[in-house]
Amino acid sequence: MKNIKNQDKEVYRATMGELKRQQEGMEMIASENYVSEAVLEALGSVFTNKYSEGYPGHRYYGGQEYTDVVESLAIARAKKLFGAEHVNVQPLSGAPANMIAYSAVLKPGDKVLGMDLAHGGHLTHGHPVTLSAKIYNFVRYKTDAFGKIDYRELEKMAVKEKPKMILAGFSAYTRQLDYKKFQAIAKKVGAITMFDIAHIAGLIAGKALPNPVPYFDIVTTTTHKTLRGPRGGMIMCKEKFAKAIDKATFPGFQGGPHENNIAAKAVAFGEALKPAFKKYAVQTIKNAKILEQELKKYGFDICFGGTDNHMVLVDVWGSKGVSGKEAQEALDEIGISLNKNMIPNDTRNPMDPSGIRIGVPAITTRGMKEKEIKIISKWIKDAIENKDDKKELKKIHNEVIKLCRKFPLYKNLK
Ligand code: DSN
Repeated sequence: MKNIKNQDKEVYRATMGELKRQQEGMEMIASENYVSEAVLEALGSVFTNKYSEGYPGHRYYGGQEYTDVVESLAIARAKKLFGAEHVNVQPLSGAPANMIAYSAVLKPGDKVLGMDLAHGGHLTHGHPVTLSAKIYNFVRYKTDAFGKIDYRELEKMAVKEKPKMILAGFSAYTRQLDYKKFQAIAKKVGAITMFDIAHIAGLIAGKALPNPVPYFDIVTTTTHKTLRGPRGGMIMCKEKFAKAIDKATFPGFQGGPHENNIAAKAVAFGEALKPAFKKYAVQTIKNAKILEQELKKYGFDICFGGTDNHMVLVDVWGSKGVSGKEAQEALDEIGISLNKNMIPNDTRNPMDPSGIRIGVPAITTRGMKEKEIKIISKWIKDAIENKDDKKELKKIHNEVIKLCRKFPLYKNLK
């Protein structure tokens, strides 16, 4: 950081503050992770200077011999990771990737079945506050009383609504989807299938979860989260949708792709192809399972009955009489970052809901395993149960810092 340090003290101080926060804090926001220093280098590389509208071999500006190399590498590596027929690595992030995918195959007013936000879905899957809901007609399915997707209900809904698209995917749902059932229901009603795998992409790439790509027409994802790449998006699809997806990306929705980001995607996908990433993906799920079991032991209600992926959704209001916001704030005080979250059939409001979402991708990247997860689970319980006891919170915070220092992060960054 020596150039920033010499030139811009304010940005330097903020950057170093964030570095220290990440090094000495426990990151448990389910959608966050730590990229490698190689990915950071690619992000800060000279590719940031380059405009490259179009696709490798077919660009609108000159000077593309190296942008074509990195973009082709990112595409080839993504195809290998997910067995995709076609890949577009240009979407700037997950929300644009979803809007691009909708616009590629839907017309304004078309009907889409998507998962309800409070039942684990995502804003861009048709929540009324989003642009997607203003353009398309979203009908949203929910989980049942056992916290599972009821495929018979989904089928009934699909037969009744006759949607143009059935959308799978989530940002807080913790159970494994039955890909074949989605495919069969969509086939019955002639709908296009789309799956937003943003949260679990790394677990799929690491072969710790089954690969949905063969079963869905379109699969969107972010490249950060469990996939541990730079912030960005990606769309995979069957060959028959390839042209529509590419046209909808550029020029339909975006201008020049961010090639520094695409270079970083290539680096991250290269890392995900290595055997160590498989171990990471498996360990991530193991860690989440231990977290689930420990929290259950401490009397927390775990939504959806448990977890099959990298996160747990906890009903802190129902089990401890502490709201999601209060729990998030207490945990912030001990250096554990996570987020308050709505739970299925929540009676509270989104700014102070009943739940918290806890994820383990980032702490697993640091190398934490069962032993540490057990310690962290106890800290989470102690902080929530003693949320007003500043002295106790301070004591736990010191322990959190000590543990984080045992699993150092970004040792070479200064
Ligand atoms: N913001 C991401 C998450 O936390 O799940 C998804 O958009």
